[in-house]
Amino acid sequence: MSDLLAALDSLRERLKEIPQADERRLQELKTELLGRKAGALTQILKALPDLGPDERKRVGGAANALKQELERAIAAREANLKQGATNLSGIDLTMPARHQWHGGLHLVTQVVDEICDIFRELGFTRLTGPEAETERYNFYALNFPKDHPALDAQDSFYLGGDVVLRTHTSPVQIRTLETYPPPIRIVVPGRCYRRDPFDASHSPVFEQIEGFAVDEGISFVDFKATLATWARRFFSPQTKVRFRPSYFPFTEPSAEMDVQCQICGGSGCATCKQTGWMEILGSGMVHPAVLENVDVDSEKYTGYAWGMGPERIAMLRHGIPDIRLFFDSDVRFLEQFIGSQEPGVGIQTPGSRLPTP
Ligand code: 2NL
Repeated sequence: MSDLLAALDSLRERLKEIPQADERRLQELKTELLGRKAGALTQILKALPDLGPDERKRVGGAANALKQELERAIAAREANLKQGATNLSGIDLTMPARHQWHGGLHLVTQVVDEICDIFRELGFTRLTGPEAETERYNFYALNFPKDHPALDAQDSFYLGGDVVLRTHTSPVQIRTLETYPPPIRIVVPGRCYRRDPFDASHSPVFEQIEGFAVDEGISFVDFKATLATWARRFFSPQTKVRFRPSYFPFTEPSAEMDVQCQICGGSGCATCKQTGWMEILGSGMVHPAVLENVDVDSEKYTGYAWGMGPERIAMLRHGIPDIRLFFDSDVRFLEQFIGSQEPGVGIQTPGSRLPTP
């Protein structure tokens, strides 16, 4: 008889578990203690009819009292859990969210897009072409002499025979001259390859943008005005430019264009090597021999062309000291330049272009 009272005492101990139980545990406890068939308390109540009257009274009273206590405790815990689920208690709403990864276009890609977008506004179509080229398209059509050092395997990547990884995007202009009659106005971005040492200012793989305009009556004035307009939109409206004489086999006359240093404003600093100027591109009037090489009448048509290095321009604009940073894929470097990917609303630097009027 004291067996059943002792069993009730140990069941009473289980009461303590109820306020701590989660929803699942509470369900388990309910079944374990009060289940219709195998519940521990139910077993005791079922045994009552076999007991003598005195014992039945004592055990029955205690068992029913415990049953009520358990039912009340379980109901209270159920209400408590239900309320918790609706007002989010137990969830820390101040906890920082998990880091959200933001992808972005590479800085060089952003600069290429920005440059091409400005030339689009000035009437130039963006165009690309193959990276493996023949010597004819990469060199000879462009008026390179047969003994030019760039034609040596020391300087260019030959894939075999006369096939070479293009050293500039000019072959695309030659292909365009072969395919379409003037007027032609295009900008050609793309990867180029040269056997250069991989150091702070050189990379054997680099991006180039060339521009090219051929029509009747194009003069050096058109060329200077177009490039100066681009520079003022890309850098800032007050930016001064200057042209210095230069030499390329495919242009005559040839010129380098400088812009006022974007870091010091022209007073002299480390980025411009104390000159106050930054060299931005090489250019010139298309050599008549280049036009004649693709059967375009150089008496009727003239044109201008230029080539620029987007990595170099990005470095000058942001004061980046080493071109290899663009190829390391170190996100700590790259994520500093995540823009909105929208031209004109992306990274804002003193040099960012203004919206077109
Ligand atoms: C530079 C110099 C230049 C050109 C590229 C060109 C193309 C044809 C005909 C004539 Cl098809 N010219 N392109 C002209 C002058 C300079 O690039 O320093 N690039 C980074």
